[in-house]
This record gives sequence, C-alpha cells and structure tokens, in this order.
Amino acid sequence: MTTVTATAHPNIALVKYWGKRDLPLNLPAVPSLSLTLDGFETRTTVTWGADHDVFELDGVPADAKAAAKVFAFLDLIDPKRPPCKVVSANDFPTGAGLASSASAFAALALAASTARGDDVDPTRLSVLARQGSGSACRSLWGGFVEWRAGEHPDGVDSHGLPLAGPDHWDVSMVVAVVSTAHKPVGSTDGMERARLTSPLYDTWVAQAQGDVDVGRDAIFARDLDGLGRVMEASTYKMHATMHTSAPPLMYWQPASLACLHTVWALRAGGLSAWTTMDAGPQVKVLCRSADAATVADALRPHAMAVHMLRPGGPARIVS
Ligand code: 2P0
Repeated sequence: MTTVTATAHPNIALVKYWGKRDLPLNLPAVPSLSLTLDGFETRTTVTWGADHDVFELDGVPADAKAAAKVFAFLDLIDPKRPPCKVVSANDFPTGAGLASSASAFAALALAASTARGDDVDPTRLSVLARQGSGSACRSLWGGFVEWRAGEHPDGVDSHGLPLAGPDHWDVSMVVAVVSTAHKPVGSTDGMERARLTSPLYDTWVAQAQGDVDVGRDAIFARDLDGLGRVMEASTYKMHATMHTSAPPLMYWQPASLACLHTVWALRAGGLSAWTTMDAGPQVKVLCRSADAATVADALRPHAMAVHMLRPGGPARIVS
C-alpha cells in the first residue's frame, strides 16, 4: 500500500478545444493553447491498495457517475489494480466552467502513477490525463502550453507541449465568477451536440490550426493585443457553434454579458484587456498584471467573486 498526494492547477484555453475526433480516447478535432493558472488548485491523495474503491470529492463521498469515471481512469493505469482510495479537493468551484476537470485528472494521473511506482515523465502522464478529460493533458505543465491534435489513431501524439514557463510573461487572468451552479450540459455532451448539429462546426475546425499558429507567435513575442485578438476570435467562434447547435446551448448568463461589455468599454478607453469564456458562465480576462486590479474593480459590481490569477506552475507531488 502506497499513498501519494499531488497537486495541479487548472488551465484556461487561449485558443479553444471544442470537438472530438475520437470520443473514448478524447482525441481532439482541433489543436489548442492554454495558460496554467496559479491561485486555484486541485489536491488529490491516492492510496494504491485499500480495502475497497473509495472516492471522496470536496469532503464528501462522490456521486456514482464521478466515482465511475475516476475508477475507470485508474483501470487505464492498471486493469488488474488493487482497490484504491482517492481523496480530492478543489479550492475553487467544481464543474462550473473553471476547468476543474483539467486540474483533477492531471493531479490524479500524477498521484496514481507515482503511487503505483510508474514512470512519471510528464508527456506520458499527459497522454494518460487526456483520457480522463481532454484539457487535463495541458495541466501537467505550468505557463503556456500547446496541445497538438495529433494524427495517430491511438492518441500517442496527442498531448501537451510546454511552450513557455510561468515567468515568461507578466500577464494575469482576472476571473469573474457569476454563478457557481453546476453546468447543465457537460463539455463532452456539448461538444458532440456541436459536432452533430451546428452548421458552423466545420468552419470552426478548419480555422483552429491557423488560430493556434497566430496565438503561439503572440505568446513568444509577448504581444498581448495579438494574443487577445485571436483568443477572443477563438472564444466566440466556439460559442457560435454552441449557440447554433440543436437544441441551442448557451452557457452565458446576463451577468456574463455585463462583464463582457465592461471589459470592451475598458478596452475602448485604451486598456489592453481581452475576454474569454469556456463551458460555463464565468468571464475570464487576460491583461497585464499591472492592470489586473483595474479590471477586477470594473467587474466586481457584476460578479459574485473576482479572482486575479497569475501564470501557475506544473503538477507536482507534495508528499
Ligand atoms: C478548453 N473546454 O479548451 C475548452 C474550452 C471548455 C471550453 O476543455 O470531454 O472537460 O473531458 O475532454 O476537457 C472542457 O472540456 O472535456 C474544455 P472532455 P473537458 O479548455
């Protein structure tokens, strides 16, 4: 019996992942770029060899669906594994569009593989974490990460690649939390709905590689306006595939829209601040760290909570 605790941070996509070419393996239809964030964290303890399978999430026994997902993931690591105990906690809202599944499966991949005594090379763990939740493959690394779509049918070339560490660029992501309700439609179902029904889906897929190429160059050049422009373009093309799905899928709430217009008004006044949204109502704003407090003050009247987050580090073992 071995017990290991690992932590990982969520990541927010700068160029988005939305759509799968292989559902069971979480192989993406599009490449993506992300920023791993400090401040929010998942902490997961795995005991490899327990009396029976147990999964506790945020201090209580997890529901059957979440538990089944976690134990199926441990079966990928070892189909003949012993019963395991997994205790995981997020210090931010779970399942509300704040990338909790990304940090969750990155921390779980690292803790469980270490507890089993496996090789914990981050690229190998990234391939593994992707099978738990696609975006988790980007949370093994800190800073700016690319996830290439890959070509192999088994997904061996579909994993994160570190582009630049957290100290590369002094930017912040200001996160306006407008609702902590669990999302009504999960990302996997939303992506499939868009793939199967949105008339915009093929255009979305066709333009993604170009957006990643522009975004990567902007990251290397520390060009905030360039990165912000392509991040907003990717964000609203992705949401357009959701809005034009049948039935339509809209994660936005009235407060989300108020936040977007607030940021665009700041930008009209000369501040370089750029919006993004994921599969939930929260609004995230990329800006220089020196401008984060100004952005946060402007968003506060519309939000339940506002967080100013800097680039974060990689998933790591803590004990
Ligand atoms: C992203 N999202 O790139 C995009 C933008 C949400 C919108 O990755 O089905 O939880 O487990 O692979 O990774 C959320 O999707 O989905 C996500 P699965 P995941 O961050």
